[in-house]
Amino acid sequence: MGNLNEIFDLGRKTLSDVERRLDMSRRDYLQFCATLAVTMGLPSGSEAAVAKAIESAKRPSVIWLHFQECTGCTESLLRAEHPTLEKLILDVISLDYHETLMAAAGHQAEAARKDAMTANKGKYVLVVEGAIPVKDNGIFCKIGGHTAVDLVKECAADAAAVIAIGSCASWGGMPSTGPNPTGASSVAEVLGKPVVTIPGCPPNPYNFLATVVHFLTFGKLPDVDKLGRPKFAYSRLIHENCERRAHFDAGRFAMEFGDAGHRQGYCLYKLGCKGPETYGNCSTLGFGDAGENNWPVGCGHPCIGCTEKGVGFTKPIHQVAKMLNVAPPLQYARIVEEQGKGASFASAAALAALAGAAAGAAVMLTRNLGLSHAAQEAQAAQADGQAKDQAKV
Ligand code: FSX
Ligand code: SF4
Ligand code: F3S
Repeated sequence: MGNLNEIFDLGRKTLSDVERRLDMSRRDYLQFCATLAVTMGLPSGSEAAVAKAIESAKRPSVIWLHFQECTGCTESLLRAEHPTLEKLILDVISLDYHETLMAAAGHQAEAARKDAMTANKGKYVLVVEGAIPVKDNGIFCKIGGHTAVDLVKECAADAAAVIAIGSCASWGGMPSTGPNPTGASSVAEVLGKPVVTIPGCPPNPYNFLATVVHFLTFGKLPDVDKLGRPKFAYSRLIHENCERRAHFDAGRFAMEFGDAGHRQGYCLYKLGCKGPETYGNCSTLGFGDAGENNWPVGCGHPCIGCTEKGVGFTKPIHQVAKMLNVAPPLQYARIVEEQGKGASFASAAALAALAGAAAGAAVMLTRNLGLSHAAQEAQAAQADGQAKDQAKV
């Protein structure tokens, strides 16, 4: 924990209020604030500012729209335990319109949306879950007689911030999979301007909570990459911090589901894991408070690249990933080592070859390590600049 004094300067009464309202012990509350601060990549001690903001900031009004999706984003948020969504609704944000969770229906629901927009004009946060069909004037998704296109434009006009939650809203996701018969599009495409995106199918609820709490703590949304993703969560390749990474580097791969390598937790690269070309923090932040290994690769399934436009729902699940930063080893070790035999001349020679290959791979590794999102963006910008210079000549 960082600056505890500052946190306790909030006053014991205030902390007791938080304890009561969130139904959490003081220790759990402070731990929750520290988790959010770490998720946002804030320096040690920032949990005090986070605690203060959650405690004292005015709850922002949130209008949450649902379009083409499976409601998994909301479901994943409901599985967040610290605090649960219901407590988050009551304490951190004021969820004034959410079709899945609100009791109102029909005209009452419509009225709730209009009232919240009028009362909080220019101040509310608009969260959009799901892609927006634009083909045939958007007739494939209508709510209360309005198309999704009209609704998102109307609600975004007076919003202080727009957050696209999930891959569907961020870049079309699953509904936009070819041949995309409904013209499923992202929020940014429909609004014609960039928005903050929290991709993932579903996204990790902590990334959404951290984005909202960043807004509360600093009065602005976090820094984002060129796809609108908060840099604190989407600046590293999943492969960079994967718990199976040592197996990748050693050339130990599962070759089939259920084989000896798979059962021993070997790398899933050969089964199509897209961790090497997917940016996200799945490998460092488990889902749903269900333990450290609670993420796709941790459960034995290759990452399908659901946070990455052009990878998830686009590339075949079992197609081998494009290596963005680090080359795979040149040779692969056997999945099961034979036992009880002395080293033969042939195996000693094979080992020597492997050592040579490993040295080569190590050179590649050293050359590429440390490259991540920022470096890749810089390279792209440099290439872009060079292309422009050449065009001028
Ligand atoms: Fe589902 Fe959300 Fe996937 Fe999409 O998450 S989990 S289809 S990203 O919009 O509800
Ligand atoms: Fe992990 Fe996949 Fe990378 Fe293997 S390829 S180390 S399973 S992210
Ligand atoms: Fe999605 Fe891959 Fe993370 S499938 S949830 S980006 S591990």
